[in-house]
Amino acid sequence: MRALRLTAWGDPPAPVDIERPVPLRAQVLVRVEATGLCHSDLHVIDAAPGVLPYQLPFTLGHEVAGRVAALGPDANGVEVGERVVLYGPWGCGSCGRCAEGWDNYCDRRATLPWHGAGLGRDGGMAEYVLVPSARHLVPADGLAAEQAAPLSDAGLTSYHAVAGLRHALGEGATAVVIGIGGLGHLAVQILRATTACRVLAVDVRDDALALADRSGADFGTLMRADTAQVLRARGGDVGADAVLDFVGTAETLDLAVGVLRPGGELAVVGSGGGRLTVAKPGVLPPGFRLSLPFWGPRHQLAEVVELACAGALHVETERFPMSAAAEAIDRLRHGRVRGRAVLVPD
Ligand code: FEH
Ligand code: ZN
Ligand code: ZN
Repeated sequence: MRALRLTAWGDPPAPVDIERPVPLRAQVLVRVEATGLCHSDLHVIDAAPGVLPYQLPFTLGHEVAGRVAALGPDANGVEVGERVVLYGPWGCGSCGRCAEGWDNYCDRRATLPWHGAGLGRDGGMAEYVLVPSARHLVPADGLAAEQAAPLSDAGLTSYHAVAGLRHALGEGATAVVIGIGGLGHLAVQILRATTACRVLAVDVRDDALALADRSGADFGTLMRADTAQVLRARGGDVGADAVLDFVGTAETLDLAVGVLRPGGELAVVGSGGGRLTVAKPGVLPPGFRLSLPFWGPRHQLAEVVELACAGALHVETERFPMSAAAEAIDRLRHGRVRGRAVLVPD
């Protein structure tokens, strides 16, 4: 089968013909129908030797949807032909966190030579992907594969970030979403669908603000020197009850703490390399709480799929044949993808 594999650190991923896997024990073989492309794929592709604990070669792709193609003799809980979404974080499978379906916070994460499908283990940028167990699959019948795949990472990560600060977002509250890309536009929709708060969007691109508007934001503004003042004027002068930063650069973190209400919540999701200096006394809003949410637990992926099946989520996608992965990667790298890029096997 064709697979897009990382074969040497610093080299671009290459299309390679490899054996189609055969499921053993509790494993499940999934025929891939769509795989999202994520900024983390760029971090993996660009990683210098020794930065990541992954063993080469492996197939990329951690945001995957497809249909069950074959079951190992001990596999149960899914049927051949069923459409499924992969729960992409694969932990040790036996620690306290993994036993509860929180592989994203596996207690042994620091010791594992992988983080999941396409992240040190063979992922979904291929015709088939082998999954260790049916517990890493969430049924998604009723969703198109191109809509289902991004839910497994962009959707779950955004949902998990919102879930951590939803308590602060009652009637009259204000949430600011910085970065309206593959994750941010879903965060706007998830806030709309699961909270009563006002949603303000910030981005550097007009077309991203248009996407925010289509996603249900109450207001959108470009990133400028006076953005904090503009947001305060729109969000009720006390400041934002929550800020979700899907960019994570020094500029966006400065904006976040500049608009946060005392006692507000800041979730930093983007890996833009920005830093916050936490000091007392200091300039940060008193009482604010910081979270660094990572991906999400399995049960929340099922909740995201349920929201999408109920019509509350629409993923803006740009579709590429798997054979055009290099173009998709280049477009993502240069900020020229609207919403989420999704690769579809040729
Ligand atoms: C995956 C692996 C490592 C870092 C970040 C990620 C995210 O893309 C998962 O949402
Ligand atoms: Zn990702
Ligand atoms: Zn574990």
